[in-house]
Amino acid sequence: MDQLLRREKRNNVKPALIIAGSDTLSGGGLQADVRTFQRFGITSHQLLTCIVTMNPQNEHISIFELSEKEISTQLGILKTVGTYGGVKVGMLANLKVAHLIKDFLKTEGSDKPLVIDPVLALKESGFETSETIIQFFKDELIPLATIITPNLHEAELLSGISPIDTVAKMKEAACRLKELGTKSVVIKGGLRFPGIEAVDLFYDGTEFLEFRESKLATSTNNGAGCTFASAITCYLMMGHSLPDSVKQAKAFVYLAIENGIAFLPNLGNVWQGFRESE
Ligand code: PXL
Repeated sequence: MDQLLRREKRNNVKPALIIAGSDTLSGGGLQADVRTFQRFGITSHQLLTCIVTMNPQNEHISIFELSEKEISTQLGILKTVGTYGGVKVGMLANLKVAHLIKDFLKTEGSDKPLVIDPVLALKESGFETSETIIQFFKDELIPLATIITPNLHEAELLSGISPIDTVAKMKEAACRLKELGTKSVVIKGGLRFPGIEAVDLFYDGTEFLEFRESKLATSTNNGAGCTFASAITCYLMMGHSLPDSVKQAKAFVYLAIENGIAFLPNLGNVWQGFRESE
């Protein structure tokens, strides 16, 4: 795996911009993103949208949303310090934030990778965004993306195809998502997809690619989705093609899950700091 940049190459890569929520238990969100970019030797600036605190006992989640003023202050400073080599968008929390981010992304231009993880549903926690924000993603954000990385549930919400429980339906959903104007899409089958394999489906308007790995019997998978989207952004920023970035990012996440660290008997986070020989 070539995820570690050599020094001379690293100096040619501009910083990334990460737009995300904080995950108090650090598995997903901004924390996973930062660890991933750092692992690839890519520096980043970060815009925080909200603080997500999940109670592992009952999966209740509390979301503290930053005010529009705080988001605008962050955006104002980010704009003054330059443009970015790539942008990764995670949880936006509400429609007002989504509007501000959309306006910002339009000024950033379309000449760099923009990876949007449409965080509309958090695992089985019951958190699901409103129909209005789903429509906003479809109309305004997804058309700007180089690639979007919905999980199965998010793909259902965005495509209207539900349940997605076969590869044929995954393909149909991928076509509908591509029609929204994104350059490409990868739907993450994850643990919920029937069968013994974790199936991800990539589509760029010309080819479908299926990426399969056997499902790992481990609970150390918090943050897998965020890490996957961040790793795709890193590979794209390093000049890899879209299909290759997805393929390599999947291998990276697999190792991060395998080397995940449990902090409760049945709960743990992926770990991006695994040794390369592992
Ligand atoms: O994995 C999705 C995700 C995204 N963003 C934040 C999160 C999570 C999952 O917990 O907390 C902030």
